[in-house]
Amino acid sequence: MLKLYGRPNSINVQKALFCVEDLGIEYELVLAGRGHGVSDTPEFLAMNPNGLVPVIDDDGFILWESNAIVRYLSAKHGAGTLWPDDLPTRASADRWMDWQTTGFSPAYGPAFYTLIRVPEPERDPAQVEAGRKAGEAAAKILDSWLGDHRFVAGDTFTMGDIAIGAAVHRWLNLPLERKPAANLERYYGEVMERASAQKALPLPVT
Ligand SMILES: N[C@@H](CCC(=O)N[C@@H](CS)C(=O)NCC(=O)O)C(=O)O
Repeated sequence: MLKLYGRPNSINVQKALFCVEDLGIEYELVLAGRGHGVSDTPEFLAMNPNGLVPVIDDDGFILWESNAIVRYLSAKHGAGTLWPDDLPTRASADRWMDWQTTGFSPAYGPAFYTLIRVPEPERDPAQVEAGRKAGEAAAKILDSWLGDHRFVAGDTFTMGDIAIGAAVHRWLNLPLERKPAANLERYYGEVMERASAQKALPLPVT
């Protein structure tokens, strides 16, 4: 059975969880990472020398990097659904996955980290504001795209929505004032209708 190592409040682990739940794959979650330990053991470091989660063990095939995991599982189990058959559609899903990890999440990252992980008396409001501002700019790009696209790669839910859905979940649930973004809200509502999203993307964000 597929083993997934990670902690469920990590966005990168949430992407892998969202993916396995959506694909209906049988899996075992092995709690690992901050608060759970495991990721600093020699056995874990032999799987992922970065000491980071998520990691999967698929019958002896070890893979780390959340988006690589989502792509691998989608290609293996989700041909025609999470893994679109049409090459441009697949490339578009891929593009949004990369944007999530290099653009959107790092943009609001300082606000997320400060508001969720730093004790209130130690919070630097400048970090919150920097994350809010950059997050708004990135969210505006996505909101505009979603005005013309039901899901990020087109009419159907794909692996692109696994990564973007997890990131939107965080952004829209940060205790922050955000500008209204009707397309993003509509999209988030559709993503969260999925049982897999409800399981992988809990509230509050922690
Ligand atoms: N690029 C990697 C980043 C992995 C990463 O930074 N994981 C964080 C959790 S989001 C981690 O393992 N932090 C240390 C820990 O939880 O012990 C990926 O997408 O999988």
